[in-house]
Amino acid sequence: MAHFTALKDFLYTQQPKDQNENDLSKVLLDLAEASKIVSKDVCRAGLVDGFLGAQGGQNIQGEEQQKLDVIADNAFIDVLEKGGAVCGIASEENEDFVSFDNDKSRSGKYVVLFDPLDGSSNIDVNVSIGTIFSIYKRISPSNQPASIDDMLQKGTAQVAAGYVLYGSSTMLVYTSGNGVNGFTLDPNTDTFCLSHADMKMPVKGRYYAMNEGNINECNPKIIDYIRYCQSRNNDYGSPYSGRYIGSLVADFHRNLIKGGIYIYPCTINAPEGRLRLLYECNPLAFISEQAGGMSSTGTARIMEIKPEKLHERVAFFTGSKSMVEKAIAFLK
Ligand code: AFP
Repeated sequence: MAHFTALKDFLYTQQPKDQNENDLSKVLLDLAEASKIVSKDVCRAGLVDGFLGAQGGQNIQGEEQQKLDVIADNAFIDVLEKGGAVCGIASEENEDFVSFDNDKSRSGKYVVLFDPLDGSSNIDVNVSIGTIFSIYKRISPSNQPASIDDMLQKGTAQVAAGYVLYGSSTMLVYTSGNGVNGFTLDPNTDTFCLSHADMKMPVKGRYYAMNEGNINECNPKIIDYIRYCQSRNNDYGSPYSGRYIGSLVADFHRNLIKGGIYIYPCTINAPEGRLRLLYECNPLAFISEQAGGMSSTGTARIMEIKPEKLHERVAFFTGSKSMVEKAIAFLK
């Protein structure tokens, strides 16, 4: 079998050897460790009592929480808190951010914002789901509790971002502002191995992803754009193929590799947009830009939005650069 570089070794060779960068590698390795726990839980969910189905409560967004949402959330919080490089987290599943209060993590240099299990509606039906994360340097003083200002930074301040896709294989894809690299989890050795070096999103593709059940709830310009995707008069010269998994992370991953566009515009039910700026859009925007793609609300660059609250939602257009530019042109 070919020799693949392990994530740990890759981080070691990539990062400058100052202490800050070592700490960032530690955060990424902790996230990788937590994701291995979640990956195992996802794989055996059908066999274990208490893993499938609804938790019986709602998260802050008023959405039904699944048992695995809560299990994954706890796994990430637990590993990051014990790791000591992170002083606090914010998660899609928790109303407020969490400031870690043990001696080690109080001086942690970073905060992590994450969606522990994206694509909850797909958990019980064995369809790909994922974890999405953003890492920022704290701006609060070291040794003080993490603050809301640490969490509400613009996407341009991200020092790293990534996702873990629990699909036909488990893959971790991340950027720290120096390109995008993907690592496949080898189940035999429980090691993330570099399988997709220096990932580039094709400038255009032939896939479009949208929940078209919402089409009549959108701005008519969105309908015009979707008609364009479906026509022979598009830049491909033949209708694009529609692909919508309903797990953003999986739809994004396909477009990263094959080229395509994902759109979740404002709708009557979700007038601000449906997707979460901090846990979903900013990290994927960072990755898309690092891979040569583009992410926008339709009128603004995602990473330049100054967040005003933790669970802020936005319209999201992401994917191959020329396709996102075309969608934006339709909105003008
Ligand atoms: P969760 O993180 O709550 O599972 O949300 C998933 C998601 O935000 C995103 O993954 C999907 O693309 C989208 O919801 C699907 O939602 P619709 O059912 O509205 O298409």
